[in-house]
Amino acid sequence: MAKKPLNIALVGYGFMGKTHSHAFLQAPRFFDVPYQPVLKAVVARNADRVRKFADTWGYQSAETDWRAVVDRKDIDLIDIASPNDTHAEIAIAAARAGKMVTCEKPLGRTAAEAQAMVSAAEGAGVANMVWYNYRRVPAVVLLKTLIDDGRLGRIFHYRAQFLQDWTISRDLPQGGEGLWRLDAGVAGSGVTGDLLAHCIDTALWLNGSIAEVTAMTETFVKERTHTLTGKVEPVGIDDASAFLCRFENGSLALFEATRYARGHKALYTLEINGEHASGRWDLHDLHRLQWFDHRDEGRVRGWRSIHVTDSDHPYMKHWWVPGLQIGYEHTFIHQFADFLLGLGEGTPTPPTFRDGLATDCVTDAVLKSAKTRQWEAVPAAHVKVA
Ligand code: SOE
Repeated sequence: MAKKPLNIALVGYGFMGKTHSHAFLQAPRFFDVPYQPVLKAVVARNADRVRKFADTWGYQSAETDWRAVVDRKDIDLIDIASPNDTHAEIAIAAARAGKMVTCEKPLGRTAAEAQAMVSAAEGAGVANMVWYNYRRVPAVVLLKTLIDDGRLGRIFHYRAQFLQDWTISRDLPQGGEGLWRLDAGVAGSGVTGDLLAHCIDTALWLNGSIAEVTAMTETFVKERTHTLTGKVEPVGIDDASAFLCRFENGSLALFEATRYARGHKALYTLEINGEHASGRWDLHDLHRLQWFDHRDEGRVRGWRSIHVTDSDHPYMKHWWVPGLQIGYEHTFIHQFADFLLGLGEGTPTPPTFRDGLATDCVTDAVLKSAKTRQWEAVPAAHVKVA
């Protein structure tokens, strides 16, 4: 059956602009989706570089004014891959113009921003999604199916870490292209919004809502030269963040993220422990799920390492042959293929903006608790993940 065109405008041409563009191109090649993405326009501030990006990825036009693009009649979907301080304004304008909106994580710099984005998207009735890509790792999806099948029984514990080491040097400036994640005004927060947000999104999906948190954060390097002003300025982001929490299902959890764990580049790990079984996953070995089931016969009981590459594993029948692995970029392809399938069926594709808001409510509570040094409740109105 002929696919319907879906005209896309991408805002932002950094690392995430590439992952999204790659997904737009590959999703209809590997998945039987009802829409054919058409790369209509890419928008960014630097005219020469946006032209080069458009040529490399096959966008029909290169633009520097996102407002003009949002108003274009020939665009169906605005995809936001620009820095965090631009998400709310662009998403709200796009939704009001009747466009579908997909947005890089975190949804807003704060839950209040995310709430305004949810209101705009839901008010306009437009399809929306947040790019929390780790939900689409086949091994993580396999874990989700095992949890949903009830194989773990009652859940006691959840723990997750996201460790990096790229900001240890005092000489690293803050702000500007490539380093905006260190500028609190642009990013909203440090590792809480950038890295813990991934851990929280996956956890809400796997283990349900979080009721309350107690957190601590630290900024190890307190002043850095700002790339845009050339002046030494205070650093407003959290370099490290850790929190304990209680889930609504009664399980206890421990989360940690840092950019100061020397030797770790992007080590996202998670583990869930239930009455009967436990599951563990590690981004550096992303095609494996570690699984322990106490009900296995005693003589052979132990941790198994499931190589998630068989055709009956999530998403894998769309790829090569059993035993051959896929990688990080495929998680974005899976997410966009799901979005196109959802559009065809008229159903929202999670994580929606409302799910992104749920994560922002937790990150807000984490940052608040780190200041108050108290347990903080996660706002009840937002804790349910759709
Ligand atoms: C930060 O270094 C970063 O690129 C995050 O912004 C991404 O969301 C994460 O997936 C990898 O690390």
